[in-house]
Amino acid sequence: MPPRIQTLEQHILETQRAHPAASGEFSWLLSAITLATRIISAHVRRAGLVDILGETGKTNVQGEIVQKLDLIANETIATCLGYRDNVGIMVSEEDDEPRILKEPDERAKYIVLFDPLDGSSNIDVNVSIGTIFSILQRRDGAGANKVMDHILQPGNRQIAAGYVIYSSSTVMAYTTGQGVHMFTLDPAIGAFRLIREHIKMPAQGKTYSVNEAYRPQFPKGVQEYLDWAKTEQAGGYGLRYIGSLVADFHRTLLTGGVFLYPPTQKAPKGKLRLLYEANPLALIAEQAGGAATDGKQRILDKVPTSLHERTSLVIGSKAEVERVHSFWRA
Ligand code: P6P
Repeated sequence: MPPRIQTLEQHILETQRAHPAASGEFSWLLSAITLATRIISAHVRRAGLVDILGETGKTNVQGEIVQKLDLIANETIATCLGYRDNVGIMVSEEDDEPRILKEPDERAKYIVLFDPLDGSSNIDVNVSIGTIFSILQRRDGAGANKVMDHILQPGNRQIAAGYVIYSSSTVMAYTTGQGVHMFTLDPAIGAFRLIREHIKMPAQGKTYSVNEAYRPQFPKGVQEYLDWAKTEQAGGYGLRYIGSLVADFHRTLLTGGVFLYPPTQKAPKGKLRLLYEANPLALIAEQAGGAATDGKQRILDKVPTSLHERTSLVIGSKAEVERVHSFWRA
């Protein structure tokens, strides 16, 4: 009997069958994202062979230098989502303003927020990079500033979230609130195949992931946590830091530990973006039994006030996040 192949599309449909309230529309929407990430993966795999490496000479709303693959990824996702008539608004890290495909209504009810290619500064040195996405539904009774009312919803209102890591293989993890499921892109058939269901993050893990070059700028409690982690009493913590959020989170999801990006003088509110980085990864972390905060409050409870709002992030095994808090809040 050949091994059962369960593609992502099949998994979404089966998941939705278990939840009759879910409409087939959602799988239609998610298939646009999986198509886009398969195209991006193909480009990433060819980076260096064709002229897609390097910088465009432009900077984005974040003030970051835009890499050519950033633009390719951004336009690929926007194009694929544009063919879905149930998407009203798109928000991208690369776009100054939201893209209004259709005024959100009963049909165009989804808002899709994404970082098309996170970690893009690593592209030219062949380090893992990733796409992160978050899906909201339009907010009934949106106020005067309808577009922003639909967008600026707390992360606990997400109906789905996921990421794709372009690494030794291309792997997607997603959740619709019924657990975290993981798929590997099989190049032979061009489809994401189920590799793990209902992933649970290890309850603790002796790995911390932080850019320690900024240690002097961190809050005192965070510095004390980092000092403690190096003591014999702590029991042998290791430091792993790839500098690509999706890669550092993917490792944390699978092997436990904690990733932290505290406030620094350069980024007093933290560097990472709330809407399309911290929120989706926080939903995945919590669905896998982990935790995600900004050092003080749960990421998913934060009410956004602007499109490209930044936040501090402490995310990983619940016990490890709580341990960071015990020093930070002391
Ligand atoms: P730093 C990549 O530029 C990114 O946005 C995340 O992917 C990553 O976690 C972080 O910045 C790395 O920041 O300041 O350590 O280089």
